Amino acid sequence: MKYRAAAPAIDGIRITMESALTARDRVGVQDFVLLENYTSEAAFIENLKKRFKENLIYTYIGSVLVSVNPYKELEIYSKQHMERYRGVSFYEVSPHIYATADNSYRSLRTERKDQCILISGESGAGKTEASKKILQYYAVTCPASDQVETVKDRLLQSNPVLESFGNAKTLRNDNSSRFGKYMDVQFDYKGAPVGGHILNYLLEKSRVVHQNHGERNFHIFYQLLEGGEEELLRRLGLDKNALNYQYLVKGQCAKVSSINDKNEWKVVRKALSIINFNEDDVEELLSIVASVLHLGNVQFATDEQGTVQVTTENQIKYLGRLLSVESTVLRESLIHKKIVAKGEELNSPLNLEQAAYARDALAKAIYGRTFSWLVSKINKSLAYKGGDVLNLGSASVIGLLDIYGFEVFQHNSFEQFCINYCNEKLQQLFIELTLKSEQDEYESEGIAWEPVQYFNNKIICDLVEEKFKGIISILDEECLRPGEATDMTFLEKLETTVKNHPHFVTHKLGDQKTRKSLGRDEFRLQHYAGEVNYSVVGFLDKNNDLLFRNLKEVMCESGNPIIHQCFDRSELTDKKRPETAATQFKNSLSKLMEILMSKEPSYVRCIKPNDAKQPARFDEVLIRHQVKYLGLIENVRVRRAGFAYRRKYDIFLQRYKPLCPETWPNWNGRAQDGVLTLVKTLGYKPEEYKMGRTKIFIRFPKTLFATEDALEERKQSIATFLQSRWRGYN
Ligand code: AOV
Ligand code: MG
Repeated sequence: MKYRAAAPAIDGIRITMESALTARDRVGVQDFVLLENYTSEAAFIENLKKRFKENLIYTYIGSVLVSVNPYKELEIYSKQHMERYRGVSFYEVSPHIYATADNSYRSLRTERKDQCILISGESGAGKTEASKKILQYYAVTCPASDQVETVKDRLLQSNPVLESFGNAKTLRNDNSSRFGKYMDVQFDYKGAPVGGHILNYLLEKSRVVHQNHGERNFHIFYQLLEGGEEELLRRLGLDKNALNYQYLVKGQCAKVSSINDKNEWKVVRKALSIINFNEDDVEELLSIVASVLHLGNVQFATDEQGTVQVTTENQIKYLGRLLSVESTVLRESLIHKKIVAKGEELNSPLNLEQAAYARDALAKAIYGRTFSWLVSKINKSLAYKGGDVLNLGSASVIGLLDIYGFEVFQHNSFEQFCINYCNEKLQQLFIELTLKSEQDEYESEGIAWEPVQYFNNKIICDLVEEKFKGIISILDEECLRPGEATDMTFLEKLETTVKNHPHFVTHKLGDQKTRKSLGRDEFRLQHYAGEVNYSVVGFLDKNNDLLFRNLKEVMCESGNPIIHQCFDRSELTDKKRPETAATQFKNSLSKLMEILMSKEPSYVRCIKPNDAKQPARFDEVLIRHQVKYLGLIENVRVRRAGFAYRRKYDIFLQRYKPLCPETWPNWNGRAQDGVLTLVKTLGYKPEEYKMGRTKIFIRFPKTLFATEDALEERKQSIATFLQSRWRGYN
């Protein structure tokens, strides 16, 4: 590790003071903390803009990285670039996602504390790209052995597979993540990546059966049709034309200029084999993908007796084959509902609408469960296979969080509600861990401090998740009243329960202006990132997430090994009511927050420069809005008023004690007194540091760098001394 005391370099170029000034005029400062007018939003935006124009998309706020999506390929991700960031301190080179990655890695190695990197920002801001860059950085720069090479490959190759099945084109982003992802990268004692584990969060299943105008289904469907070999498609009973599939035509945009499905298909096929899928696995997986398309084409009509029948026998035949189930049983299950009354089983016929509903529910269930299966299969291939070398549980993990970003559409439903709630939680964590904890620490350490005001979004999190009176609770309550409750009774209940909440309004509760902009079936949440109108239509169904029993039974009998694993017979006998979708999501998020809280966080705050997905467009209104809601100005203020570095007295003393004759080799008093003696010897000026109750606080990075330099020199002189002694013996 090397630290060097120097005037902060401006984007990698070490320059003299005069040219530094002109360069700064042109490219701005690389850390917002260095802005002269650091409380001004205009100065913040101006700095961001200057840098964006020069293709400098990264800027720091202390250790937080702000990143603006360039919407074009930049030549800053080569191996040479990666090398430049290895083991180098933040201030020496220009801001980069690699510096963030490297910093976490070094903390993991030197401080032995688990790390996590939290990437946030709205849909299309560049989160997924950032997480991939971090992973690539570790794959290239971390030490490796033969076995580790395969792990690195698998870590990287898990991405195209998960994106193929879990990402889709939306109006906001052509490669939008439709699931949340948290990935642990595990390192051994040598610092080599040796394994990984992925947790996935709530996939947007409804996309399987419906897409809004201008959007697509998940990438895999188009990739398979475009890229799949003729023989394969023949086996799956598919033809190449996406327009022939009901589940692919809803958004009316099967082809997208920015997406090359054919190439992606090759990438995915190769990735599948690297993550340990053999030919059978692939065939079984693709059979499921194909069966979803066939299901979408299953149609119904009423016969002369008024009974609903399946009219597309061909589809049923393929489904039987691909899912390895009895076609006749499947056909009957699609048009009947099994009711158990007084110990007797009755098969009651479905009407047209119910049959279509059952079909779509089956497609969603199959796809959603297969996605989870995919994640667990990937986890098996990523699992560390060594044994004693790695003591998992001790400090050895860097977690990467890449979720779906905040999103607002013309029409927002249950899915947006969940996605935006997830973003509220992440913002809350940011507040807890940076703004709040920083200030709390000054207080508990007795350091004089001018508090910084910020908006705490806890009030919105509570509105959604509070027991008994939160929106999810009320939704669950309605789901417990089948036959009586409807989406509209849910809305009414919301109106009576949370009517006075400052972040909640409906058509009925609003003033005239609100009523104009809000449908009768909508409620509006004032999120930290802006207001969103949610239509309640479909909320109950999606939250219940029911699959009729007879369809479950058919799937349990499937001869397709993946489906068989996805549908367990125990589900049929289990009397307990399964958790609703929203409650499951809420609980999984709460577990995620615990995981993240137990690690040392780093932040990447992504900003979307325009809504047109275009390079070189800096939409100031849009950006100002994001800077505001991300709390970036407050972040600068807290940081600026604060101290760059803090350490417990004993740790600080242990590291730097060679620099003072009185503390070297041992200090026999209180660590705090030792540190005081030490910094006096080092010549720290009073404004450079403060002594807290348990820690020393150092205001400027340069003070610390100078101390690090002195330590390095001292070590070298000791080494030289020892060498000369050693030579003397020979
Ligand atoms: P997201 O993950 O934040 O949105 P992505 O990471 O998918 O957004 O970025 C969207 C698109 O922006 C990518 O497909 C790239 O075309 C482009 N892009 C992003 N970052 C970079 C970069 N560093 N260099 C070049 N192009 C970039 V969402 O998943 O929708 O919330 O749910
Ligand atoms: Mg994404």
